[in-house]
Amino acid sequence: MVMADVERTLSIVKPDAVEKGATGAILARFEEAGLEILALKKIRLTEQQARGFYAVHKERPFYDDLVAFMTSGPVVVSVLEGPGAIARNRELMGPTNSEEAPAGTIRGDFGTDIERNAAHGSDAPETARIEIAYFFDAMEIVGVVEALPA
Ligand code: FUP
Repeated sequence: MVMADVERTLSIVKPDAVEKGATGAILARFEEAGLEILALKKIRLTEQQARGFYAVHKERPFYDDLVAFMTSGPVVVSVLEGPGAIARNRELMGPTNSEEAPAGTIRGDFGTDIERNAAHGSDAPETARIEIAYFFDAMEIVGVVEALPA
């Protein structure tokens, strides 16, 4: 069997899930699935930070509502690492729309609808790299500095 490459991905526990006290339950699912938490912080996004993060959606009709939601309360951002971490995290989250997400998925269990959907996870290696760097300096991520040549 070919093992999946070890990857890093960015996770956000969104304001709805933080507000309902589900942060710990969501982080436990990552660890139970074999994803290691390399970095973790709770922050309140500014409007500019939320607009920048979702800039790819800036022409979409839901953009302003999404920015308002993402700045409505604190979020918990983390860097997760493990084999196939990007796809694994997206499996754990379930489909974007919480109304269509099965029970047992993060969005199914803790989200409400397509906007209030409890969690974000990077969708590809290049977006993961950009999103991790959006929130974390290299020195805040376990393993980055250790991997540098002596
Ligand atoms: P995902 O990769 O599953 O996070 O989904 P998308 O990149 O398609 O969408 C990013 C975020 O935009 C979603 F998490 C929620 C929000 N969104 C809406 O609010 N309304 C929509 O119709 C589609 C997406």
